[in-house]
Amino acid sequence: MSDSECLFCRIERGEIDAEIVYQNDLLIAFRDIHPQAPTHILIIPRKHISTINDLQDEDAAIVGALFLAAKELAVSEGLLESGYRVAMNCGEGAGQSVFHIHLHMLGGRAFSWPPG
Ligand code: IU
Repeated sequence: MSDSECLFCRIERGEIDAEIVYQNDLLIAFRDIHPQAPTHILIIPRKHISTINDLQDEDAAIVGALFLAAKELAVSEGLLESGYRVAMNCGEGAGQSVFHIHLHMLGGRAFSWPPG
């Protein structure tokens, strides 16, 4: 379930400080240390899953919970009307640098498409 070396597992276990803004049985959400927008929150499952490619059928509830948490955070961050972006990078080629899946939740500024 938990990887002793994984940075995000260590945050989940409370071994490394993070500004946690939301949590439940399946996930925690904390502010990104290098925010790319006024709101930049990472939503991570408590279970260690390295990439989207490692998801199993049994993880469907976890994936759903990540998006439901994003919706709750949109309310608490005041982003329902202005809009927000959620994104998950998969693999180094797509910009993934921490190999414990995390949904980026960004808001508070204008966004362009496509992303860089
Ligand atoms: P990525 O999709 O794997 O590239 O996103 C990793 C994010 O984790 C990135 O936005 C980092 O700023 C963020 N992060 C963090 O919040 N705390 C840390 O200790 C480290 C990375 I290392």
